[in-house]
Amino acid sequence: MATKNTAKPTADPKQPDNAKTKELAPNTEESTAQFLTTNHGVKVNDDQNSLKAGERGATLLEDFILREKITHFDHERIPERIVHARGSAAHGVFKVYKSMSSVTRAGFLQDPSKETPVFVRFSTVAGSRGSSDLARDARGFAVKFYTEEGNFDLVGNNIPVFFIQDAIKFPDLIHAVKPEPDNEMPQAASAHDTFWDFISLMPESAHMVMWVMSDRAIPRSYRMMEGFGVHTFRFLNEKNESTFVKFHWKPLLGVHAVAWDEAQNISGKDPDFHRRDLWDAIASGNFPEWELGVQIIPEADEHKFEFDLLDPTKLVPEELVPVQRIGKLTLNRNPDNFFAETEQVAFHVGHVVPGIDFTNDPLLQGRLFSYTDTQLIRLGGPNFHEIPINRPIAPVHNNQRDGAMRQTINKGKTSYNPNTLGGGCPFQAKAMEGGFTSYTERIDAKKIRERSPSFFDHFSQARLFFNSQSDPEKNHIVDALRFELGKVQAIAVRERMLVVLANIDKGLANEVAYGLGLSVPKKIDGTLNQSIPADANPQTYESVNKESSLLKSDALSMANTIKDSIATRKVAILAADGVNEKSLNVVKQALTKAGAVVDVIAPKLGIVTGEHDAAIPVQQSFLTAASVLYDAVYVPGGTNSVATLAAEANAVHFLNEAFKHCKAIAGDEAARQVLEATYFSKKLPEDNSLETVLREGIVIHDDAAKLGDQFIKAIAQHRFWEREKPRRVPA
Ligand code: HDD
Repeated sequence: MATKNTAKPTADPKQPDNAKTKELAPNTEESTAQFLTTNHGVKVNDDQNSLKAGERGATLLEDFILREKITHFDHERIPERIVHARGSAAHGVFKVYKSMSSVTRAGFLQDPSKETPVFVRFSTVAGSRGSSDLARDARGFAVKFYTEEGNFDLVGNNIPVFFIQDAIKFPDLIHAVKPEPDNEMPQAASAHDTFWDFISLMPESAHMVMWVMSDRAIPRSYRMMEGFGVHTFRFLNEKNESTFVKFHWKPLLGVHAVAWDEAQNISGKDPDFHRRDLWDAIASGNFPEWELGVQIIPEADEHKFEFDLLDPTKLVPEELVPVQRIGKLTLNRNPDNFFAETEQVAFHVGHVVPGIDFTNDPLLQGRLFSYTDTQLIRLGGPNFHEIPINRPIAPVHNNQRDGAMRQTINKGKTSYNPNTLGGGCPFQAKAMEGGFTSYTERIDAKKIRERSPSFFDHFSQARLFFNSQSDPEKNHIVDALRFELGKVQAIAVRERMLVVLANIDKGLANEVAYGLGLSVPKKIDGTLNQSIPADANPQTYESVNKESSLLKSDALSMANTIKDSIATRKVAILAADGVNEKSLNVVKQALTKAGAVVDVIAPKLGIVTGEHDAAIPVQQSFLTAASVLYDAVYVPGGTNSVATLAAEANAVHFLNEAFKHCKAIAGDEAARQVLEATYFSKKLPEDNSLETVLREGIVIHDDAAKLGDQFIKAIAQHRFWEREKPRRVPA
């Protein structure tokens, strides 16, 4: 199977040891203490000069070393993914908490002592490979489980629903959101005419639009996102009994977002923000963790909901079917090589193992075709399953042969079945021998190109989502829609979207309309189908605007997430020469002990000299750092340091911006002068009780230890969105 390499595989003692790591080992290459060679193993004597006819002569065609090097270079790029082109990945392991044998026979969900290796790739959807991580977008959350029964890929997103109900609309959706075809603008953004033109004509997208306009679409970190399998899948147990299942990933650090203004700034300051965050967390041993959740729905309950379980624009509210947490995913190793692993990994929603099966969700059914098809062009042929990152740890034996870049050297004469000359091998496996058997679903139907009327309710869950948000979250949705539609040039598209919004919530539509300088079109207020020009809407079905009997679902609001830890949060300490060492170090140590990552930021790199001559290393200068790259900021005391920072525009800007983005801010009482130089000086808290700190997010104290304590509690709150009131904060 494996290609032969010149270098011996090296076992890295720091790397977790599991079946997939071992399987990858023969394909890893390490150049340390090795000679430079050609691809054919010939040692190279001079890699600096091409072979020429004389010192100043023309280069000779004979130079196979030059030719090989340039040719390989010329072919280094492959087509990027048509969607989800920008991504970052990591290796890890999954362990189930208890056997799930009552509902599924999937081997990796049976034994709590068994670790299954995984490779997980996170991504944005619309942008190109080089686009910013902080685009407003859904995020891909694709998990490849290398199980002993073959690979299982859970190819999900950080949003539990999708824009469209039928895969036949996917190319239209993606063409609409991608940069416009005449001028290739805008990059990695949905804020443009074609996207909203399409959305305004596709009422089924209303629910997902609410999610992508919410803070879910600008996560603080990949490590702080939920993941969802989106479709309803099936679990099958040993008796081939089926239950429906919805998959969830619940991050142990909670679900957190940045502010939209912050996201746009991060895109300039560090477009690799999420990639770096994931890499740094794993490299420093802060392994990201999620629990796998399942919502199990008995077959008998298929039709008991107000929506259709096969409709991917609907979620099953956790209030109706609780999420059981059944296992844990831990990411513990960064890839060795981005291209070989992260770029070449090929996920497919159709990679399932015995015990997991599909439903007739028409979006899922179309996906089952698309994923292999796309790899054929992206990875260049039918043997992409032999690329090391894609290979299962389970043995592969079949009669598939040949094709571009075949690695396996299949022995023997027979490559057909049935055969006698090869002893009938490889054998088919019976179900009891682990052979995959599909669920024997009864189908009794007419062949028909239509949408089920049970899919026509387009607004009830969009409204449920909106109603479940906290006030700040609702404001962010309004702001996002004003921003996005404000970038749309066609007024008719803006107006049509206002009608869509009016179908979700009249107040929402009116607020968005106000920001756009429009009013919700009177004639068509709330009556969507009239607003769509008949010739522009090829749909053959109606929108029905029903009410959900559930008015609110707490699980849908990020305001209700876990807020008990500052682990891996990045905190800036602003300092200059003359800083009070104790004031700096006591707080720094408390933060570090609580798991935060602390940077000292000063007017220049090198060191700052403390009041008592301590040399304090500086991690960033005001030139290299920016407040948007941190979760919180602290200003220690020390007369000279405080005077310098109060007069340093960059330090004051740092604090102003942190305040604007609703972050926790702390200052030694002796550093008050710096805080008073900010625009929020009038909003500094009157007292330092914990209650005030947790309400305002600002701690000022003359006791560094007490300050540290309160600051940690404030940072754990993540953001103080209430500060945005009255929603007119200057930059
Ligand atoms: Fe897809 C990639 C998730 C609908 C066709 N999709 C892709 C990736 C994720 C998703 C996470 C990136 C995998 C990676 O990291 O390599 N896609 C989804 C979800 C969907 C969805 C959650 C709806 C529930 N996708 C969808 C449809 C189609 C596709 C309806 C086509 C009919 N998706 C693709 C693709 C991609 C892909 C073109 C591009 C690159 C790839 O597959 O490997 O086949």
